[in-house]
Amino acid sequence: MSHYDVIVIGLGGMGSAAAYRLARRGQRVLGIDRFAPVHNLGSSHGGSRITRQAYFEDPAYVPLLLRAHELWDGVERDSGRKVFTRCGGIMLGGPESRTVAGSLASARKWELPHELLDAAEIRRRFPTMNPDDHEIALYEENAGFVVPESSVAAHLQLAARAGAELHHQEEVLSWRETSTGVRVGTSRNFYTAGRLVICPGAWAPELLAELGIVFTVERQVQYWFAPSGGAEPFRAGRHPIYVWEGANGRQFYGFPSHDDAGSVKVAFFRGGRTCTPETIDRTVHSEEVDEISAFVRRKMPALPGTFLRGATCMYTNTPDEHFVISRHPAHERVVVACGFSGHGFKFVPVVGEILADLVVDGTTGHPIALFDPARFTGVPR
Ligand code: PYC
Repeated sequence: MSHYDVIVIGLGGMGSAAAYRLARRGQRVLGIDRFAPVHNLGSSHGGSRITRQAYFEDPAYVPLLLRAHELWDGVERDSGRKVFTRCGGIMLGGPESRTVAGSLASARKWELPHELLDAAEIRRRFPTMNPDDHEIALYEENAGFVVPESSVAAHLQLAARAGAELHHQEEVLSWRETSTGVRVGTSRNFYTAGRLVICPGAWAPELLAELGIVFTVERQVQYWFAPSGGAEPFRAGRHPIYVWEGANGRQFYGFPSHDDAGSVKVAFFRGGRTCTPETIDRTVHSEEVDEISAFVRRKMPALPGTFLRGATCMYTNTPDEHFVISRHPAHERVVVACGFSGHGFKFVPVVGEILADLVVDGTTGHPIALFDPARFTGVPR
C-alpha cells in the first residue's frame, strides 16, 4: 500500500489548488478524482466565473479576495496559462438592494477603489445595459472573470510539476482515520497518509455526511446567446461582468464576450431545482431558455438575440450560503472545504493556500471564522 504525507480527495477547482499548494510546501501529495480532467460533470466548468472584491455577501470575504487576486497572477505567471481577465464589473439594482448596498458596505469598509453610477451613467458607459431610472450600480475596475477549466488545468500542471501524484478516473469509495493517519479506499486501491483533505464539490452530502450539515445541491443552467447587432459592444473592455438584482430580489449575472464565436453568457443566480450529481437533468429545456430570454430582454435590449447553447452545473449550498473550510470537527487529521454555494470559484487559489496552512501548520493566518462548521452543528473544532 502506498503512503503519502497528504491525500487530496477531489481535484476540481479547490482540490487542484490544494494539491498544488501542498506539493509546493514540500508535502508528498496524492490527489484523486473520479473523472478525467478537465470535465463538465461537477462545478468547475462553463468557461467563466465572476471575480470581484466589493463583496455583497459579507465584508469578511474581502481580505481573502485581495489575496486571491494576487495568487491568480502568480498562477498565470507560473503556469503560462491565461486564467484571469480584469475587465471591470458592476453590481446593479435598487439603492437598497443587497447587491448594491452590500457591495458598497464592503467597498467602504476595506477602502476598495469603486464608483457609484446612476442609471444615466450606466447607460452612457455600458450601452448594452438599460437599467430602470431608479437603479444604480457599484463599479469596480478590479473585477473580472476567471476561466474555471484553465484554473483546474493550471493548478494540476503546477501540482504535478511540484511533485504531486495525480490519479484521475479513480473513485473514492471510503475514507477513515486510523490511529496513525488516514486510510482511503478507491475503485483501484487502498492508500494511507498522515493527513487528508476533502474537497468533494457536489459529492459533499455523500462524502461528508458525518459533518451533519444540510447541504442542498442545486441544478444551475448557463446560457450563451449571440446578441442581435453582433458581439462587439459586449467584448471585454467595453462590457463588464455584472450581477443585477431585480425588484423581487432575483439576481441574474453575466460576462463579456470572450470567445471567437462572439457568444455572451448569462445565467440566473440561484433558484434552480434540487438535484444530486447522479440525478441532475443535464438537458436545457426550451421553457428555461424562454424564461431567461424574457428576463434579460428587459434589461439588455440586444439580448437574447439567438440562443446558441446551454449547459448545466451544480451549486452545493450550505444553509446560510457561506462556505465550510475547517479542520474536520470529529477527525483531527482531516481538513474539509465544501459548500461553496455558487460563489466560491473566485477564491480557488486562496482556498488552496488555506488548506495547505491547515494541513502543514494546523492553523492559518487567513480569516476563516465565518466558515466554521460549528455554526450549524454547535460542535467546536
Ligand atoms: O461568484 O460572484 C459570483 C457569482 C455571481 C453570480 C453567480 N456567481
